Amino acid sequence: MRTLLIAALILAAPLAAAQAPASPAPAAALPRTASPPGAEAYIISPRDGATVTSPVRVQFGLKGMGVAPAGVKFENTGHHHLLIDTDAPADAGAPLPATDKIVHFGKGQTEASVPLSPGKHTLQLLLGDQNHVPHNPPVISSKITITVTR
Ligand SMILES: [Cu+2]
Repeated sequence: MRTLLIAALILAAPLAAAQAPASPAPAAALPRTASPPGAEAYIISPRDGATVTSPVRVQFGLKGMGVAPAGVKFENTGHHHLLIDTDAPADAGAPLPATDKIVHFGKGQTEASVPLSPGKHTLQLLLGDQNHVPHNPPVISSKITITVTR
């Protein structure tokens, strides 16, 4: 275990040197995981402005990173969270809460069937690390608006 930790530290060192202050975070705080340059989350479908029926099949796109289940620490990975009719929480350094508007896909899912009431809804993807904390900088999609007819 100790060897693994040291190896992880060595691997993380160039990133940490580039973006983080030299002093380590306090032990009690959850450290934020760096995202690689160019990482991008996006909603493959539905398209922005689409008219759809419920349940809505939402496909999650991710570029420049991989998907890993929650609880698994692996460089440049995370799991998807679907923000439904809400913005990302202001405190980007805290684990995302699990609510009916912030849905975790901690098994590493890359699509979901989402029941939505008729009317307009917004959807947005936000990647979280193994502790459900958004990366630094956050890997977040643009927000789309869809209309559910029934
Ligand atoms: Cu999560």
